[in-house]
Amino acid sequence: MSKRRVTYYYDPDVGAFTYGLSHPMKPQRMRITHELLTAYDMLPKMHVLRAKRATAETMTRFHTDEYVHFLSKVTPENAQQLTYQGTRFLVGEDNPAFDGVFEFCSISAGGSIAAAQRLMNGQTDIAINWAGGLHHAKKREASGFCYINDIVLAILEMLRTVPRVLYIDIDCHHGDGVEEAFYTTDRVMTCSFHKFGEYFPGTGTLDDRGRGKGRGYALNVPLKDGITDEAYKSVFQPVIDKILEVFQPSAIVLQCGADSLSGDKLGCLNLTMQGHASCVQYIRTKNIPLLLLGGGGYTVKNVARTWTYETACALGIENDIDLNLPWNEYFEWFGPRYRLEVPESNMEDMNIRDGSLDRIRETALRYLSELRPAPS
Ligand code: TV7
Ligand code: CA
Ligand code: ZN
Repeated sequence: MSKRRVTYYYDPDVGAFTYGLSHPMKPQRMRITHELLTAYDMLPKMHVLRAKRATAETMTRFHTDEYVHFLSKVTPENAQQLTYQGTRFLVGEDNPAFDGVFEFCSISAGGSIAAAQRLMNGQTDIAINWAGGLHHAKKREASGFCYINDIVLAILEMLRTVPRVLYIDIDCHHGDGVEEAFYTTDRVMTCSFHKFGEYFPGTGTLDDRGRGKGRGYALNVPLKDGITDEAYKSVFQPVIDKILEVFQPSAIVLQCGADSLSGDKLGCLNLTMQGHASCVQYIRTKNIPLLLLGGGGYTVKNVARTWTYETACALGIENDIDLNLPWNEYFEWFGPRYRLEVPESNMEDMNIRDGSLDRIRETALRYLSELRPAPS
């Protein structure tokens, strides 16, 4: 396992924000991940940086002035007033106007943009921002726990330097905000694996493939409940290989949403920690500048386990670490086994029994083979 230069972005303030007690999104998971990374002594093995906060002006490289201005002003107290004066920017309980929401967004986006810059400068091989990956945010509105689309901002930053960026999304939900932002360009290929069918946000069928110049440069892999490591890998690896062949990206952004893990509070797939991380390991072997981002993940202890393990994968030290968890501030959360693992459950894999996964793999590979090879 060859070594890579890894840069890890972390802002110690990020864990203090809260969407609300009953809300499933818990920014604290980044702090717990950081604790585990500390306990495993991984911090000295990488560059640990705190990024500059993204400014409102930077956010308007993608979002509208009106929406960013609204986000910078909104508080739990004035949300109703601000909302009913004008357009609705925040919808329902999914996207509450919590205390410090703008600061939280500026940390998340600041990390992803700084990571993109550092990769493009050639100062690092892999950059990590577990506070990023908020893939549902739209140009003029919040959606699905996401307010500012740090991923789109990071990719726009990369496109200043390189011709083509590949975006891969293994969150259980469809990466709709990123897909929509780049739907009509051939400079960004987006590829999302997600549960489809009576599930948020409801988009992302095989037939959504991009438009105009971007036709063929969006790829969706819709899944049913209960997919296991082996079945996931059997579609992930051939699809990624074909994309690399026909698209030849200069950089890759991998959204590592951890709600695709077995036992997630909102997810319905059956990946183990190893299965999830094998996506990171596989992409890493391709030796292309890589940005690793967070995303969903609602069973907090499993999110922390998996992002810790994936940081080890980035460093190439995953075979050297003790799967018995070292003592740490959150140790009691990890009982009763106190292990760095997320096991699979006995749920049925609905993708296998009717052969739907085989059809989806074949169709996806056919769509990719119809693309003209990228201009060099
Ligand atoms: C990237 N599912 C984000 C995934 C976003 C999923 C949804 C909830 C939810 C919200 C809560 C809450 C919840 C137990 C779960 C149609 C609705 C149904 C709100 C109650 N408990 C990511 C977004 C998804 C908010 N939204 O990809 C406050 O579940 O399905 C919906 C929309 C309308 C709104 N209601 C849910 O992983 C980061 N929301 C408890 C409190
Ligand atoms: Ca996805
Ligand atoms: Zn998700």
